[in-house]
Amino acid sequence: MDDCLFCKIVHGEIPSRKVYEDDLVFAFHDIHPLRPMHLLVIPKRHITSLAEAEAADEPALGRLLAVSRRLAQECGSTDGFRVIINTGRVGGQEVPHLHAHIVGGPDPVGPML
Ligand code: DGP
Repeated sequence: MDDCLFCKIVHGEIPSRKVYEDDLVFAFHDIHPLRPMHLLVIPKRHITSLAEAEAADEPALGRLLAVSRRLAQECGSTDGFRVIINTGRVGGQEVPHLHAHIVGGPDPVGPML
């Protein structure tokens, strides 16, 4: 999609700190990390939100979860992490391209609510 921030990141038109890419998904550091590890994993194809995902997107959604688990563990969150998919305005989604937040790492202030 032409006017989508995360599509522009996938295509290298906006810089990002990329950590992983394959044929279906792209992963990079969140610009405003909530924890020592805060990655975003997104489908390369523009899907506005999880609510808009179609049956044909299931391979990308499965890959997104598998890559999220692998990156979290490779980045040191071996004893737990969060995968958060804000969905729609009411769900707190600000960027309208489906993305999973992978959040983990040492937590000095207690669990994130
Ligand atoms: P959400 O509220 O779930 O839509 O989260 C959007 C996240 O995207 C938020 O944590 C900040 C991040 N973000 C927004 N713009 C950029 C950007 O230009 N680059 C990167 N790396 N992250 C961004």
